[in-house]
Amino acid sequence: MISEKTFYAIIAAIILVGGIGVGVAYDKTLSSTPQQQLPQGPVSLTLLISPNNWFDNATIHHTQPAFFVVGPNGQLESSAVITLPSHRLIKLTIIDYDSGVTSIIGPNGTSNNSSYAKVIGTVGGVEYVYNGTAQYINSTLSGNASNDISIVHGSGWAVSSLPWNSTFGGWEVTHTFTLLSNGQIVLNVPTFAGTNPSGGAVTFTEFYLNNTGSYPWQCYVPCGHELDGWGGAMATAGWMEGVVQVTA
Ligand SMILES: [Cu+2]
Repeated sequence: MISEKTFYAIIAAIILVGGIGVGVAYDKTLSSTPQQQLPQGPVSLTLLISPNNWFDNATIHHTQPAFFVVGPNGQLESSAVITLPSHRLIKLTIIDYDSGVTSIIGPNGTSNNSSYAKVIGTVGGVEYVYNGTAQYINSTLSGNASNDISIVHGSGWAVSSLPWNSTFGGWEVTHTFTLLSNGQIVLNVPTFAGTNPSGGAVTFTEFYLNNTGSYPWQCYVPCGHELDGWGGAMATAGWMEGVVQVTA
């Protein structure tokens, strides 16, 4: 006959094993979410910067630059809220029709902070710039009028930062796509101003977002109107700032 002591010991063991069982099952549930996402491939995000959009409010009437999201059928969509998945390779292409160097870069209207001319948070710490200038002859698109232009990623101008141009007295950066987390830069992708008088450059880079949540994005070239360049577009969602929602 089982003694009372042994009986309670067996009960305790059952509860303990049961408890561990629940724990294991719970762990499996938790870990199955990223496992399910592993077979999923990279996602693409294409942004377009258009330099002269009519900005009209009570105090500012001006043409200003804006970021747009290029939708799946080529349509332009608002960049106010950009939704991206976590734990997936994100292939970002920025088509920038704007041009011109900037002597001011950084978090206020008088700063000259080289951090924002650097490529931060991308795969390999680089971006690839495609721009049809003689200065950067290797960073061109290939193609002609009778066949499709193909961009060979990796054969562009791979850079980890954009340079200061002493002739023009400014950083060769027209805008930045910068993602912040608790005020820290987690991603900084500067777009190339170059020396092409007609402007325009295509920037390609890859990155991962490892945390879910809502993160502000902002351009750090004061390209807006008033407030030392920090008014208008720079302070308006869907123009030079917005939010990136990172989903599970
Ligand atoms: Cu800007």
